[in-house]
Amino acid sequence: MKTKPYKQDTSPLGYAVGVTLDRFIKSNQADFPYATGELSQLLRDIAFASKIVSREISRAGLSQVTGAFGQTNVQGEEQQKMDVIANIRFTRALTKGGEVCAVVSEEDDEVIDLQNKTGKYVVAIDPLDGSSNIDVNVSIGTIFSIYRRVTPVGSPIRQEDVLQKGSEQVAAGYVLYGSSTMLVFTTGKGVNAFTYERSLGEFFLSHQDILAPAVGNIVTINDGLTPEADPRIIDFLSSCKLKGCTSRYIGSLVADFHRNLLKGGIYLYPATTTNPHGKIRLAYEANALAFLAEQAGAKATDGKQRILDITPLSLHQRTPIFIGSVELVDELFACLNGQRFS
Ligand code: AFP
Repeated sequence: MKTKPYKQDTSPLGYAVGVTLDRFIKSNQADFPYATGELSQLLRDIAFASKIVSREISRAGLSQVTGAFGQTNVQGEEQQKMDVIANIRFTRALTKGGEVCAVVSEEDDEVIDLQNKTGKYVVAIDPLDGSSNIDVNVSIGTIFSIYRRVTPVGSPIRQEDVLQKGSEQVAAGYVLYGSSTMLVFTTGKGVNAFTYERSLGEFFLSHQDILAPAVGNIVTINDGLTPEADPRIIDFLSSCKLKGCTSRYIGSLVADFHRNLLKGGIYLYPATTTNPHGKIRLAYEANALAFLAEQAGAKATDGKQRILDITPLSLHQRTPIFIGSVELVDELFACLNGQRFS
């Protein structure tokens, strides 16, 4: 039989649609820590749940899922209906996938034991970050961190499995439900972003090997906090203004972080007299973003040390956070400590 080698059609009729998340995972499998395929499956599970959450968010105003759920979470914050929906979706996807033994979620005061006897991974997740922004149609997100459990597979979950330093993360990422839905993640080999193509139901690689600008001019802080913050932070903010920085604050950490990652800037959520440990949660907000930041060439500190070096003492621990472009984070660190952050 006569054959001919396949040649990709490069005419306008055969335009390329891009690299799907699945194909990316498959062709980069060797780069994944413990390249056994389980972590890949876990990322696919997260991507799948995020598609459902994205669908719910996009029609939130029409489907009675806006507004408060009527309960407060362990943080004492009022849960939104979408917080509850997202928590259900992600936890269910992680349970059914079978790779995860335990989940730490912003929405649950205790660790959820998924009863997966062969699950090697622990996931810390904020199912819907910035959820107070849902009702006003502002960008929100999901943040996740993935760890290997440290105790033997199949044994009961222990504290050391869930209270690991951020430096132990094997993968982390976020989904931003914004003007488009985007999944951004790292497995410790750089940061890649995938944009959701709703009509095809697929995430496609849209931003490869993201590098954060080393120098940035965006300063992101809830200005209402500054009277309660360390005066040295106020000095830093004044010096930023003097050198022409601009100010941007959405109030959804994922969206604020994402903008600064691409455009260059610093996000600050300091300790205040009202919140002496800051507001951002270490396990399922700060650690993931710090891992992504470092993988993209940016930095993250609590003002004293690397976020990734903090030893967690409790599940829902909070931390001050200063994260973003190297130059600005170094400058802030020097204001606080009189020396450069290395
Ligand atoms: P949740 O919506 O998950 O509780 O998180 C909200 C958040 O931690 C983060 O998304 C925002 O950047 C920050 O709080 C906003 O806080 P302020 O309202 O104090 O600025």
